[in-house]
Amino acid sequence: MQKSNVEPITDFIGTQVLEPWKGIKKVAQQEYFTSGHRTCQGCESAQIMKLMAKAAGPRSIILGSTGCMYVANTTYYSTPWVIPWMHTQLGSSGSAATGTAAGLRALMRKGKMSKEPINVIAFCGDGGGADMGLSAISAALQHTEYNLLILMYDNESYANTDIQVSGSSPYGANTTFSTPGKVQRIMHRRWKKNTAAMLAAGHPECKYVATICTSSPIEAMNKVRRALSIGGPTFIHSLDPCPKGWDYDPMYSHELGELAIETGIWPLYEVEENTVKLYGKSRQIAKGLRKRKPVREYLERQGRFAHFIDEDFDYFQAKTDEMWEKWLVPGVIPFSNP
Ligand SMILES: Cc1ncc(C[n+]2csc(CCOP(=O)(O)OP(=O)(O)O)c2C)c(N)n1
Ligand code: SF4
Ligand SMILES: [Mg+2]
Repeated sequence: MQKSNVEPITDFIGTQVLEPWKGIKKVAQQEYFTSGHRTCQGCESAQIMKLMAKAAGPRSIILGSTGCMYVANTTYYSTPWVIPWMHTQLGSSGSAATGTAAGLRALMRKGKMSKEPINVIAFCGDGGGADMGLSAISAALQHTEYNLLILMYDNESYANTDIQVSGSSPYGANTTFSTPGKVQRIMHRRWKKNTAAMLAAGHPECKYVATICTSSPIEAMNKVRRALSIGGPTFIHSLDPCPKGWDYDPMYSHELGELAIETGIWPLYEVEENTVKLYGKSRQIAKGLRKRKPVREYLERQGRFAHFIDEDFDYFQAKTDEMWEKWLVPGVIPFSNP
């Protein structure tokens, strides 16, 4: 990447060097998000909190915007957080992360706390991140002088207020704001926002953007570790099956995450220093080494698509095919290159 000719900031503290964990046996045993939360059984957003905290380790501060991962994790007198955690307003994960990173640096500069790299992570839901908080996240990603990670956990609805449609909800999903009726079967007609790629393409100085899913937990943790190590503001987008909002038996959470990847609906990739790398099954799909499963296999497993008829499945399949067959960077960047 081209070096900026702006004078470097002299009180730069640096980052922790968090090497990737090569295999399950190398993963740290210590947990920093433990019992004491009240999320639904099978909640993959809670799972991603656990993986994120484990990957970041003890010298970390977590900020969380309003949503399930705030409300269900802060029941009076009990919390699963073992490391410092603070609530921030819905839509404020970007500004909370920047403010915390700037505050830590000021305290260290003034000698009010010892100098050491402390991980700053702000999480937000899809409502608080892809919709309401997008401008604050964009601003945070431009402040390259601060080290921070924004992790967006995407359960594809405003889940905490009873499953309202968000810009990240998939086409046609039945939510409390898009209930199918007799006159109109498909109430939600917008295609899901391509948030991670939008942020990567729109912030070329941001060193690291990635997508993850709890169905690939070691990869997810290593991407968190990479984001925190590389420094500067970084962004990770996690797809989290949500038994309540997606309407399925909680025992299938892991399987649904796998199906999202195997059908090509959820590509796993990272953009490091503007270079795209697809991971695992997504990489095999892009290289033509793996056939995508029909999207129907994923959609039919969820009650939120129970009203779909053949033409709805066909439309969803055609849009997913486009991602892999027509996009400039398959599964990632939706421009054509005539
Ligand atoms: C400014 C503001 N508007 C509305 C709300 C009400 N509210 C609380 S949580 C929530 C849903 C947030 O959705 P998301 O960010 O996707 O997180 P999830 O609940 O799905 O975990 C809403 C709308 C609020 N707290 N603040
Ligand atoms: S509604 Fe969904 S995201 Fe919220 S706690 Fe339940 S499973 Fe988790
Ligand atoms: Mg949500």
